[in-house]
Amino acid sequence: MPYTIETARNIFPSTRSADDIPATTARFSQLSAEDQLALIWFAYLDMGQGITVAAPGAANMQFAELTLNKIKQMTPLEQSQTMCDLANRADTEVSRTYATWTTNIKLGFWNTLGELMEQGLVAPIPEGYKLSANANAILQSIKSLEAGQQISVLRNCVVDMGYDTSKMGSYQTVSEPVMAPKSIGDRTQVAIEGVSNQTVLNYMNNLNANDFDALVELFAADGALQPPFRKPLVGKEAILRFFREECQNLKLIPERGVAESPEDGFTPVKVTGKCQTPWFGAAVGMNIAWRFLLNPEGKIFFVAIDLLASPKELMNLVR
Ligand code: 45D
Repeated sequence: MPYTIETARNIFPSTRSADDIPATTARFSQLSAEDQLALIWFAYLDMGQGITVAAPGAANMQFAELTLNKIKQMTPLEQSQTMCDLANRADTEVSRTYATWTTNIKLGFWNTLGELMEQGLVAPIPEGYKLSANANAILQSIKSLEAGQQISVLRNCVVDMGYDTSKMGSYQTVSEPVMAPKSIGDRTQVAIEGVSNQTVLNYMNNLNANDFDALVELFAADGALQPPFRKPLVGKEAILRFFREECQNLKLIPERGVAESPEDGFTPVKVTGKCQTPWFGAAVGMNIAWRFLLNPEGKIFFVAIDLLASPKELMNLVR
């Protein structure tokens, strides 16, 4: 076979992704828990001025409710400690529960805590809290990012909190129920300048319709999907699970692309465009590239989703 997953990862190597995001996340993780919480608080407040933050209803809050109620009943000191424990990845009951949640539930949990902090029902970041010089530098770099990159950094910070699941033995992931796919009449069809490949169009349309069963059938049995800044998920089972847990109600808005001539039957296709999350809707469009490699049967052998370094990259369709 001409390609392996490893070599497929290198198609369209001139694609520039937003490396500032993993770099900023790594710097953030070195800070003290207090600094981490305060920094996110300031970043979140700053962001709220430009964009509508966190659409209500983006997460199904019933799964975090028990934990939130527990926190509401704590003393302010215990509340602050609980939040520090989450940032420190300490071994506590709340940190263990948190670790079992999917990203969307984690985001919903913090979003609610943020509201409770604003309302004075949960201990706020102390007035006049002074960030360390390091934390302040990181906050400034986050502020200088474009909105789509800012929310990606925040998302990473939230994902990394809680106890380490690799130390937890067996546990059950807590995820929101999967909604029924959109009915045929409610579906939209994308158009991509320069790309008419039906597999690629179906990928976009099925993801926009939350039709994950149809979506996963577009993949080869040994196919892989590589989310931004992550390793590839290999095989239909892992990919379907990811779609169900992490991809409800995304909006993909591909704009343009290029299909190269097949090599040994494998066709590389690159598409660029926007992606919106249910949390911020149209207020934040992330600049995305999809790098597909289709096998001789027209199935997806590999697709990488990259968060692009800058809007300029939307026009970069060269090899
Ligand atoms: O610690 O084609 C406080 C795939 C202070 C699928 C706070 C995709 C204390 C295939 C403020 C309270 C998924 C790969 C914290 C495409 C504190 C595919 C709270 C791509 C934490 C295109 C902070 C999809 C809060 C993409 C509430 C790229 C922060 C999706 C909230 C990207 C942050 C989605 C939120 C992103 C961030 C969503 C809601 C980046 C949401 C980010």
